[in-house]
Amino acid sequence: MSSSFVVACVGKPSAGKSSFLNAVTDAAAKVGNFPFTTIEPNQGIAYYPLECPCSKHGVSKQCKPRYGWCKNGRRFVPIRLLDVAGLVPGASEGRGLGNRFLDDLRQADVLIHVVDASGTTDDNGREAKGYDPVGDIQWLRSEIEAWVFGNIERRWPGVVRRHKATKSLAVDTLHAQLAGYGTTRDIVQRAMDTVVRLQLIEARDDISQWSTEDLRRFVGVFLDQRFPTIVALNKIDMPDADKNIAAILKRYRRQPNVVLRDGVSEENIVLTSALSECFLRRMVKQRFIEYTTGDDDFKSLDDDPALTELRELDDKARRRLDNIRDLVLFRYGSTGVQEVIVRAVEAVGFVPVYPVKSVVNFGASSTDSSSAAFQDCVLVRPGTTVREFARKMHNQLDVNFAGAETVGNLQLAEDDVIVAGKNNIIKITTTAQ
Ligand SMILES: Nc1nc2c(ncn2[C@@H]2O[C@H](COP(=O)(O)OP(=O)(O)O)[C@@H](O)[C@H]2O)c(=O)[nH]1
Ligand SMILES: [Mg+2]
Repeated sequence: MSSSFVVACVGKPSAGKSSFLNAVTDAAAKVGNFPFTTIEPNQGIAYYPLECPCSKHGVSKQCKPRYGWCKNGRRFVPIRLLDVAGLVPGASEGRGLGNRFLDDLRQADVLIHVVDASGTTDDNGREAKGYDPVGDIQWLRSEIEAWVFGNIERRWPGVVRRHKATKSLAVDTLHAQLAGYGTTRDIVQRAMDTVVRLQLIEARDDISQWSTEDLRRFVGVFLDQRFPTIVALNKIDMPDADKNIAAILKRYRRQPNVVLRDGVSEENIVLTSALSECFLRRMVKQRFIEYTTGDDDFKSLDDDPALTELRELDDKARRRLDNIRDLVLFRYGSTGVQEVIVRAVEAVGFVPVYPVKSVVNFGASSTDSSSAAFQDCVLVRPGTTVREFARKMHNQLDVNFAGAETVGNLQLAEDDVIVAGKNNIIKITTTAQ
């Protein structure tokens, strides 16, 4: 059983993807401290922080996550990150790593688009001056759109013919066409609902009447649902970044009742300095500073001579740390990298679910109350029901499903939707016990 949540980091060369991955993945984590069977070279594990139910239920001492960790009721749940390198303009026509890049995207639940906000790299990742990073956001979206739209447009006349012959529902026909992009029917349904709500297509769900432009519009709305995108506006420590940031935030200000521009909205833009975070982490590891990812400051011996476990800084490190403090932490409140992970999980609305053997001691055993509590936390898509969760956990739990209950021995119906804080601590009973 594992959380299959996948976040893909994309962006032009030199935007800072690898630095971002280094900044959020925990190299010091114990090998195997994640529920994924294989980790490819271009993957990393990041941790999504959430409030663990152990403190509310008074079992913090017994809380022993099998993967990730829990400290003072703050739990860190592993998620998988992909470094999708090699995207250059023209990828949808096969330039650069083209189709391989796009194939990687199929696995992703969310995209993190790392954008160089400093304007010092051009669209091919070469050094430049005064490059406008707004172009990067538009370009990435148009590559993905060209890829999906191109594929579906080619088949469209045949699709419409079959659709008419079989009298299928529009959503089912579209789902069949889009399933190859790792798409659930639910996502297609949401896209269709949006089309109808915002009156984007006159023929609505009568797809046999759709023009090419209608189809293109639908693909756009579909992509917004299928690939929620967090923009990490990176390199905020550099000189021209602030004016570029202001322009981008203005351009993507949220407008009610219109489709997203380039699939991006202001609330999904996070300012980051991946390089600063990498440096701060290194300083922590070498015991020069005290700092926790997400914090708005660090402490060195200079700040507090009582921190005798820390080592004395040299001038070079001191200058660099001063810079990070002035240009990043004081100005923007953090290096931003942790916030990107949080927004990525929240963009899909993932629900944490805690499968337990006992809803009294929350342990892995119903009889031994000294056993570890809340060992597992699985992130599931919004709308997941109790029975779907059982199936996701283990085939046998589904086959032998006899019932489920939550805290207070409340019985759950199998089609109850799982909601955080309400019924997401679940004991499943089977007939074969
Ligand atoms: N100033 C600054 N430089 C950065 C930042 N993030 C990455 N870089 C630098 O940008 C260059 C490209 O970074 P890299 O992570 O290799 O980019 P990738 O090609 O997208 O994987 C490297 O020289 C990094 O040190 C940042 O936040 N600030
Ligand atoms: Mg790289």
